[in-house]
Amino acid sequence: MLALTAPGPGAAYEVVTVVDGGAVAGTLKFVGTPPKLDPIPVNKNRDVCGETHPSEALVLGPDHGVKGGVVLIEGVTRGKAGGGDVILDNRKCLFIAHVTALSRGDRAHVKNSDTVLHNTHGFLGRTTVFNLALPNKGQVIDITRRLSKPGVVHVLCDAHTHMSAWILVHDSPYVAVTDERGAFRITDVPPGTYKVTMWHAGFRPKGADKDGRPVYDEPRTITKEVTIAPRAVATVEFELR
Ligand SMILES: [Cu+2]
Repeated sequence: MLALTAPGPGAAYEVVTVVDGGAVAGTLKFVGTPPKLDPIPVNKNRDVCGETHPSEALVLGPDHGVKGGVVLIEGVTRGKAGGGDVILDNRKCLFIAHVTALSRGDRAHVKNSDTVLHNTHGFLGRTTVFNLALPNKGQVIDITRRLSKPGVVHVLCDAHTHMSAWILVHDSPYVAVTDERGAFRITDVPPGTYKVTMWHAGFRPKGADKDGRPVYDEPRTITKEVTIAPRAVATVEFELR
């Protein structure tokens, strides 16, 4: 399991000036033969949303770099400021982005850029943390306070079974999502030795749920111990297979 546990009393994150910070950078690569993922049928509003959408469960780029993995440095209680501002957009009947990471307290919104109703429903485990009908194009709702607990939030659209996304809420700003090449970089890290964890949502098809949503296998995590020296870049490579 991902160690995205809530800090105990007195362990709140403290923003400080990071002196001689280092960085951790690397890539997430897929090894082996990737599964063939079927396109997902659209159940509603096909005139706007189309007939099918490609699965985003495993998105590979050049050299099998994996997009949409999340890399977190664990246990940083003092460090750089967060202050991200994330928008989870319902656009062309997809969640943009499929995977988002932020630090607890960062601003976050959901938006509808389409002319159809989307209902954006976020689950932390089995608990609903937001459930928002977005009937109007251009509508934006603030979810900052709904994301106050660290953890993995699975986002579904109650109107469209092909739509899903992930929001990882970390307990510090030391978190990044891998890009289309599978690359990540986390900067301004106080020098030290840390556990660095890669999370991926899982990608092997496991059928469908009662509503017809595709189900994939459990999220994957890989944790490595990494020493980050002052003003240096520690390289970490992760493999998904
Ligand atoms: Cu929708």
